[in-house]
Amino acid sequence: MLIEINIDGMIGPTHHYGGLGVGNLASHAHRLQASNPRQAAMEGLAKAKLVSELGIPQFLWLPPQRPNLELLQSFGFRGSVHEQIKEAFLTAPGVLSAVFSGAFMWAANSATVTPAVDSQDNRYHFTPANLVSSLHRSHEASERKSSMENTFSSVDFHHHHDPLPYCVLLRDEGAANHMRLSDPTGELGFNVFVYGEDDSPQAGTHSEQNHEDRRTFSKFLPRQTKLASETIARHHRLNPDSTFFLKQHPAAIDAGVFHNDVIATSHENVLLHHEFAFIDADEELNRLEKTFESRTGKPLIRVMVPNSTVSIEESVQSYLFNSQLLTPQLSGTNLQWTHSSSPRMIFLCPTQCQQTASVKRFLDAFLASSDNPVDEVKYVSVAQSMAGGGGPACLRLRVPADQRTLDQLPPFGRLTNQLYDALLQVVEKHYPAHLTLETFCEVDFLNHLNRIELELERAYFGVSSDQTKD
Ligand code: SUG
Repeated sequence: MLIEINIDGMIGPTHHYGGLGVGNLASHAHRLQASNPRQAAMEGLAKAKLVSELGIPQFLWLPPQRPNLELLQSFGFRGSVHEQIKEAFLTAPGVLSAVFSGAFMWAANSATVTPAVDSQDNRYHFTPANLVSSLHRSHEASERKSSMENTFSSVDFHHHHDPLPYCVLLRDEGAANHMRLSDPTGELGFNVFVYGEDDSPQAGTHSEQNHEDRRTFSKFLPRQTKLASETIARHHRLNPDSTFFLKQHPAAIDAGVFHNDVIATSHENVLLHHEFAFIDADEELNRLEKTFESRTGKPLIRVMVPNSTVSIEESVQSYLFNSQLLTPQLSGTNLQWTHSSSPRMIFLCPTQCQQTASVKRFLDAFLASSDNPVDEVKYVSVAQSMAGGGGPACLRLRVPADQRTLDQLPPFGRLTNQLYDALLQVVEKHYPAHLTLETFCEVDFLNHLNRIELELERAYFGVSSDQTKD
């Protein structure tokens, strides 16, 4: 029996709006507006707590160090750190924003993860996303590789891959463009990769003419290439018969769907997607449905939301598809497997879904229909994250795990009431409540960030302040 454990990226004290998200309309709309890191982190913690209260193992990763001074220095600024920051502020504010980026909080972009049962070599595979589409995210790859190694190196039979080579041909954004469907026990996995671009002439698969015909993007650069997804599937030794590749609809990308998880979601035997999530996908979706049914003995529950019910624009505005489908587990010190033959799910949606009339109507009708797998819709406010283009599902990375794997994970980082209280205390006491790029230039700000980092580590690793009093 495998269930999806959740790892959220704890929201850091430099959360701000740089407007740097490629093709991300919320990020563009909030560019250079003041952010509230304190509220952001409180919302993130509350969301994670809600998931853990459903008995689902919920972990947190601490924020990586910001500013990334190595990155700042690589741009050739001179003088003291403070002078470099000021020069970047005046001459290259986008670089300054990248150096202080809090985008690591969107843990769905950390990696592609597949469990041992899916691989021909019976190993867990982890590939950190290279995130090469944007400077402010590309430095997360090595940081998240360390986070994953710290959390999973004690697990039997694992392989931590390097991020794919940092080049435009291999743009990879991790689990935001990967879905794992399974039977309700989680043992039979079906990996679905979603890519935005497959027309690279350097990939060597198409003639020049074909390349011209297939050039499908106009406004925004698609963030995932087919070659990247295929390469990950090869590295992970996934069985080709149960691995699927779907192309994102270019019109959706242009409407602000910069990741597949803004227009489709999955959990166990459920695939929920918008009518315009994919293009030229009928054959591959048929293969998925047939393979799923023949291997599990039960049909895949595929719910397609028509554009006439919820438009792409409303999907992007509400982040309906960035909600979390969750199967509650009985809580306790050990996992109690509560799956029955027809497990009931909770749909954790951002409050924007409640406020968007068409989406609310869809959700009410969905709940009322007899054949849906969802028992309850819960609404959660992650407003500060949403303003950067990240809903509830963006904030977490899912790792399918059995009891043995769970028992092998290190003790720190699992969200308990105690950890929640300790982290919340740091956030309430030390996180800024108002932040703009100017804040980064304040003389005392770096010291303040160092202090917060120390306090978070104390809370996370359970070191009491008495032991570490300075
Ligand atoms: O990569 N936003 C992120 C949002 C990522 C959402 N994740 C998933 N869909 N899984 C991005 O565009 C905003 C940063 C800024 O505004 O400067 C940002 O990076």
